[in-house]
Amino acid sequence: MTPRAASLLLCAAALMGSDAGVQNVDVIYDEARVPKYSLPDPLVLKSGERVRDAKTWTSRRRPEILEIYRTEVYGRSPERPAQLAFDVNSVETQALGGRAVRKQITISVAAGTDTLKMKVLIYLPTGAKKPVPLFLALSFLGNQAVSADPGIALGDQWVRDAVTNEMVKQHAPEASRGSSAQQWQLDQILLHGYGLATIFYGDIEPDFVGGMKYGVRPLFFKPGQTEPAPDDWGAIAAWSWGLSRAMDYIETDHDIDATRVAVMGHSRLGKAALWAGAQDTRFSIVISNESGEGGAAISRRLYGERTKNLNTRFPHWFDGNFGQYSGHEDRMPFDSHMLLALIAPRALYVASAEEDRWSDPRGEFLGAVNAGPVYELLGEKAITADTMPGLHQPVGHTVMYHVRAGKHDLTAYDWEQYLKFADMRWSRKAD
Ligand code: GTR
Repeated sequence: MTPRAASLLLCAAALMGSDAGVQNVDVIYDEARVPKYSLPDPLVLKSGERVRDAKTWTSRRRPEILEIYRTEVYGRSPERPAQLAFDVNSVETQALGGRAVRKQITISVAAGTDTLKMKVLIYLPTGAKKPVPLFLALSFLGNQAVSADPGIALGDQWVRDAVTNEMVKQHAPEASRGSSAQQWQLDQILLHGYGLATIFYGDIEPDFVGGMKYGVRPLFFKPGQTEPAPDDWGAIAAWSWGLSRAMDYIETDHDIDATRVAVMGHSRLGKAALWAGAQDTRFSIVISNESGEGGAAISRRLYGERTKNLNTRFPHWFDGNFGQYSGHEDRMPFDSHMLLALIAPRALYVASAEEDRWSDPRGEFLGAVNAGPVYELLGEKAITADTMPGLHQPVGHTVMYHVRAGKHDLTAYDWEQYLKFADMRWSRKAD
């Protein structure tokens, strides 16, 4: 194997989302060893008053929780920038053998003399009634990995240079076309009458310590600033922000129904999808596929990955203030149920995989369950079961949850459930 091939393999392994390589003998995978904990009440204001109606939730408690997450966890993101441009690079009306319209768009963000470009790939089913509802997701491996379609422009990838040991940007090779097609189920999405929009997350910020300088965050530094302030956005918030900029484009595209857009993501990109859905109420459905610690899983459970693992291995993901919670989850004025509650009353799907213990399937389930009181206050049906459902038994209504057999991945089974959920939610809206 050439050194370059070896380094590519290493990068791929880093995306697999496991505890491989974590030097921590103390990982808890035994329920009996999970310490007791109590969760902060999402329906009690900082002042101690109880939230008893939807108005108090929307006007007072929701902003409080958003502020907690902006200060303590993901960091504060800038608003939509004034200098935002959308260029439609190509439209192919007969893509995928005539089954889809393929659009490729560049979103450019400018600040001073710097410009950042995100390449959006969109497929819409041909012959579908317009405007089309759509799934929006970031991808780990680039637009060309989504489908073997030779018309997709080859994007960039970041690999470690075997000689200098630095991460370098390269054009993705031809051989990477369709390399993650299994994780996208594009044909099924199109068959359901939905579109798919994706962006390579590395276009927004490449995912490694030190990657910040190649991404969007420095464009928003104050004059003279070189490092983020403790509550400035981390990489996850930057990826979420990219999803909102894609939504800005979607609102201008008359072929897409901007009122029916599901933001979804797997793993670290599931964390990004949750934060995008929490902040940006334009997303009508939010889907977390195995987002784990720092996403849908209850941090206080200390099962599988912990805050200290995140802060040690991925210090660039969160804001500076989040570091104080390493080993001190009990001091968090928040937990994942409050993040999930920010999405209420909109539709939310949280999913786990049985063998993905690192992400803590039960912790993800309990995150969704404990967001329930907020959904109920807003007149929506939450998950009523308090025991975890068996494998392949989705539960819930406006909030749904499933755990499937198998490893950390985004599979055909997961998509099948998300498509059914979208059918249910969106056809209800169209009635
Ligand atoms: C793991 C990380 C998880 C999860 C995963 C992924 O290494 O510990 O929090 O985000 O990566 O994104 O695949």
